[in-house]
Amino acid sequence: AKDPVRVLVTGAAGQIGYALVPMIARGVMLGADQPVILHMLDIPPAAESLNGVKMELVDAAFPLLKGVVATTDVVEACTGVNIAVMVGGFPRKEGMERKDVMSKNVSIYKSQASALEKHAAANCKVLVVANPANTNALILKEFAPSIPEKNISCLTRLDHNRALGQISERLNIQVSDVKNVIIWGNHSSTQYPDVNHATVVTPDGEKSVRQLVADDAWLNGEFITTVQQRGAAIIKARKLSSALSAASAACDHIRDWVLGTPQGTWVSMGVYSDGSYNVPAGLIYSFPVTCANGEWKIVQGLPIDEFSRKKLDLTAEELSEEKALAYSCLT
Ligand code: NAX
Repeated sequence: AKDPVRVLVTGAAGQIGYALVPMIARGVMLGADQPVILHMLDIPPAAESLNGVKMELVDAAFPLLKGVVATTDVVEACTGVNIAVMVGGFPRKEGMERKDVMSKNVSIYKSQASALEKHAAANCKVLVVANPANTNALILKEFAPSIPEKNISCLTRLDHNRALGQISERLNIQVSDVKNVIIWGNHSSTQYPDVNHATVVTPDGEKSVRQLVADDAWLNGEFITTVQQRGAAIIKARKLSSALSAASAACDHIRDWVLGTPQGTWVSMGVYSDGSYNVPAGLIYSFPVTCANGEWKIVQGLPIDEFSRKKLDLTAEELSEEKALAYSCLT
């Protein structure tokens, strides 16, 4: 039998945490043959509720779950973890300035970066979910210099999956037959959901999404805004933000990163830019990536048309501004 993998979930008493921990314990994230030990962190006001989640995990009697650490102590939470899913953060409340929210999250991610750097297992992989996800990941990277930058990422897989979902609904086909959409940039409404390279698997081979949809006005308009605004639409409908889809996307992100993407398929991940596609180096930016042997690689050489170029640049500009704002909170 395999040795258990230690998976940290911060903000584990929250909405996404409640949907995510049972998925991890069932093997959705790391495979049906991979035992796990869950580390759950939250803050003292949520300690009792966190303990309730731990009780439910015990009650669910998951065969793969070999242990649960539920704590409000960051060091205890981070010790020995192989995977860290950072869901905890400070939410934007009504009337709060952007800078105030940024400042709270910068201080959270700065201190959790140090704890991970000192106490996590070597080669720990980190996924930041909490918003502003790209910039929180960047701060985490800056304050955990001994964690290789290739091990730090943020979640845009939910946006990627939303794009697949919209195409499958539009064409009335299985979502599993759609592939290679791309989310470029920030996990925010400036993200660019790009279908120019996306295909559909049909009995007569792969066909381009653009040709099958045959409606450029929709693909360049409503499709993009629907994906960009989907989070807001869920809040309007549910009076709560996306949780099960976010948890599922976090599992997809880690699973593909660790176990690899299928041949001929790429996914979107927020990763540290090396300047590919003329995206400024030094931002955490969502790119199309393939994964093998536990490492992601940015898909190179995709042609970018003028329409796309503008959208790639716009979301990069927003990320540069966020980065400057985050740095201004450090002093
Ligand atoms: P909740 O407010 O339900 O849960 C957040 C939890 O984090 C709470 O239990 C809170 O006590 C805890 N927390 C706060 N500060 C903490 C700290 N310093 N250390 C540990 N835990 C801490 O929010 P939820 O709906 O679960 O969303 C969590 C985060 O995901 C939010 O920042 C949200 O904006 C973000 N999202 C990101 C998405 C993505 O695709 N990247 C999509 C879904 C979601 O909106």
